[in-house]
Amino acid sequence: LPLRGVNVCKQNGLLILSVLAVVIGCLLGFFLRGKQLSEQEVKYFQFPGELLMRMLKMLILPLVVSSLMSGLAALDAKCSSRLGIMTISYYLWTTFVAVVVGIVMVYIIHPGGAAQKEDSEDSKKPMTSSADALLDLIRNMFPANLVQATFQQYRTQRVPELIPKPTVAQLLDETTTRRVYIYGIQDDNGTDVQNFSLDLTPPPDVIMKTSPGTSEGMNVLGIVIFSATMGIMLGRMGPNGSALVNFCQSLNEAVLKIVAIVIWYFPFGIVFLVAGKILEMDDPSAMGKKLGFYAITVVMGLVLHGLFILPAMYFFITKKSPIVYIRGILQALLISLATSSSSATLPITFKCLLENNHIDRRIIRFVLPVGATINMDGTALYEAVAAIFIAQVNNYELDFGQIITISITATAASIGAAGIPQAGLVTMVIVLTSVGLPTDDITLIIAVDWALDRFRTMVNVMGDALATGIMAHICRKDFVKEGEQVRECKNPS
Ligand code: DAS
Repeated sequence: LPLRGVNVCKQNGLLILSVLAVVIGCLLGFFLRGKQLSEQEVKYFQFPGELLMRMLKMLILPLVVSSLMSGLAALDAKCSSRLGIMTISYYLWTTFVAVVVGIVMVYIIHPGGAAQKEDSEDSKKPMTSSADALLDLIRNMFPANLVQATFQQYRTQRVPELIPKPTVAQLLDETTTRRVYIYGIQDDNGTDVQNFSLDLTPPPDVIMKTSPGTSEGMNVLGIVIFSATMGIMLGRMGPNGSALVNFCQSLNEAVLKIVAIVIWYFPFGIVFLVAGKILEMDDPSAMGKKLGFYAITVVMGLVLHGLFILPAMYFFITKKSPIVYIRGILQALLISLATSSSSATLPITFKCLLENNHIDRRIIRFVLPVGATINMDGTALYEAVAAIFIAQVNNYELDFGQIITISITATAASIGAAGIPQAGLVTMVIVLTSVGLPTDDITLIIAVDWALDRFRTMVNVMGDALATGIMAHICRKDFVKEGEQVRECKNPS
């Protein structure tokens, strides 16, 4: 899926603008903090940043659905079903390992702030137990109405965290009354003088959402699974599926053009997002320190996974030196650092693997595009770290079920992310909403995202390239030498 419109100098122009935007946003934020703006003035000031957040949310579903369906459908999975199964299984495994690495790192370094004592009154304990969270995970992956779930995602206003989230058991138990307090008036010693409430006890057959965030996040996850499955099915349908494949490819092209426009709004939106966040913060310098530790956590996780775990897997499977192999793709890694787009780097990675590492082109032609579409170890690691970092900053104690939810949604979000600049920021919303974290807190990490995006893109490209070498080794007997009649593939191209 080569990316139209993103070339290196344009991309670096964007980089410089993004860095400038962050600096200007910080200066503006600190300058305005001294002006004691009213709440209304702060709200108006934050409006351009709010627009940027809405653009990100607007792009998630069309980007995820079209890139997955067009990417996977265009691959000739029939060519060697063994290669297809091995490739996708390996990709899912390394992505999940990357998420685990990220979670371990973020709990060791704890960038979001010192761990709160269990009994501290202001640490919010999740109301849902692990079992409920896991039940939610599965239930909400399959929205009753796919179209409605798709479009209702971002129309429903998020219920403010005024009331603790009831558990599934409580909601399903028809004897539990559900009363919404509209207002209450108390006297000085806190006794209710008057209050007005609505009794919303639903009939027992209505299963309410356990928590708006979970159902939104899980619905998108369900849509990711749906579109990936559809993509693979379309690939196998041949001519019968071509109309839908062409539609998805055109939709993907159109969405990427919108992204190419929105990306130029980023610097402008970032100024107001960063400044607006600084205006809201109680202690911005403490937040700055936490952000520094957050960036260190992400980079350390990426280095551990990208430079140690992935090469070690390559060595143990192929018994060949990963250093020689990585030297062959160095040019591709540098381009990915420059463009922060694994799709734009795809042609270079292809060329390096073919000419420097002498991999069979038929293997590259299958494994690499699949990787650029669904295999983003760096993004998966980053999304897991960012979600837990935001939970720590909000002093929100995640339980085991929610950690599992984050692992699964971070894996799915990375599969759904397109190989374009800051795509990981867009699909981050899936992970945050899946555990009910405030999506607006993405603004906390936007200040450093433009830099971290480059490093995670490098790890994404590294993962795809090493996987190609591993698949070439595993399936070397499935593909007879180039030029002879290929046993399995119907169309050797
Ligand atoms: N920049 C994306 C890529 O090209 C990764 C990301 O945004 O997370 O792989």
